[in-house]
Amino acid sequence: MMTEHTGITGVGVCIFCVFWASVCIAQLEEINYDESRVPEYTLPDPLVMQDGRTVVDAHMWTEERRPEILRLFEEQVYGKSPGRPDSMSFVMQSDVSGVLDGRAIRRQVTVLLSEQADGPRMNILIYIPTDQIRPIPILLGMNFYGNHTIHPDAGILLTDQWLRNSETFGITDHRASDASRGVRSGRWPVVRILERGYALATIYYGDIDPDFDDGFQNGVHPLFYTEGQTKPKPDEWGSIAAWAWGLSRAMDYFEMDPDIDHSRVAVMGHSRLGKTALWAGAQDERFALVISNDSGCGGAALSRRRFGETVERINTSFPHWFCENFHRYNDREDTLPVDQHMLIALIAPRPVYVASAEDDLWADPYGEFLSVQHADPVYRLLGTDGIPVSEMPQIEHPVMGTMGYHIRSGVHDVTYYDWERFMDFADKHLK
Ligand code: GTR
Repeated sequence: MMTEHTGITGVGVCIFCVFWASVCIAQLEEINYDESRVPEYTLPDPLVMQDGRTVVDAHMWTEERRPEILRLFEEQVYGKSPGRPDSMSFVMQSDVSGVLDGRAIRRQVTVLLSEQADGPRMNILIYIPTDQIRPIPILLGMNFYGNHTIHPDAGILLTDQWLRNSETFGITDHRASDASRGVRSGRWPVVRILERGYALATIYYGDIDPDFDDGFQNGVHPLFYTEGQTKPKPDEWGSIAAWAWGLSRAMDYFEMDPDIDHSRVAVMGHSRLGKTALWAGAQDERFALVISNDSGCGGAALSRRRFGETVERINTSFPHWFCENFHRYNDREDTLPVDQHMLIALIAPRPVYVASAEDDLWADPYGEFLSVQHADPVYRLLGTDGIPVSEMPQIEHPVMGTMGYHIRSGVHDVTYYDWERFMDFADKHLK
């Protein structure tokens, strides 16, 4: 929860915080990590229309059921997003070859999202290996603390947007500084990615919408308000949808860059940004491949299982992530017209990879696998091999068909192991 309150005032205990603490503790007690206590549930069938008709072929999926599911996710879960702004433009901030010991071109592009130069904008940091044939396939992923945190490279521009303070990462006053250059390099094996023949692009997600609940006053939302509107309507975009929209704007740029093969863009994300990558890939069919890492509730995990983080819990901790309508399903997951396997199905027949971590029970690894498995009939209807296993794979036994999955040992994180598997999967489909 984003609060600067300590809970203790000069003279005693803050009543407000005691109230919230008791609410949070009550909620924490409800969190289930016991498989035998997962409630019985029935998933909506991705291949049965809301009016009861069965989807009989690929044509009916593409023309009728896919648009129906997409609309349900828009209206009930993430909220509807606008399209590409007419006045959007790209500014090449720097384009330098021979960086990273001569291995790469470092390109930094500012995307101005409105006609105002000081209006909302995002910086895309791109590394392109110099020793590979171009146009080259690219991996695109958002980052949590600024582009400058993914590598110590001193040429990476600092964001001027709000950042979450972090003692570990040297971030104070919510501002970026040289102190946090490279602090997240453990999650971004830049040189290895280049060696394996991919370009890499990243964007700080807070450039699109700072990740705290301010009633949608900052970030990109106000750009699209109609006369007198002060916040998104109940079926309009929350922050996850805004971040996903930002990924599509990066895709708009890739379409213009002759060194990047825009038909071979893999979109990847971890945790809340894994939810974001899935929603971006579900809506925008220009993404050729989609990777979700530990995305959990509202990402790859089935909501109806109520294992680990629940719909109510996520909507309480992060009221701005989903659309207002999604809050109706707090503690009422069974009334959702969709579940997250249908989000995966929206990506079909394009390759999708879901990764879990053994100790990341909050994100429900088994629920993440089940989503893949329950989307498989759609992948097969569309003529692919779907996920070529019938049971959850063992730890560190990745499975790769058109759908892929692995669970590794360890905690909620993105590791070298994860990246290696993502690139194995990308090699299979994009090379
Ligand atoms: C947690 C949240 C998860 C996940 C995670 C993250 O606090 O409950 O759904 O998104 O944050 O993004 O790191």
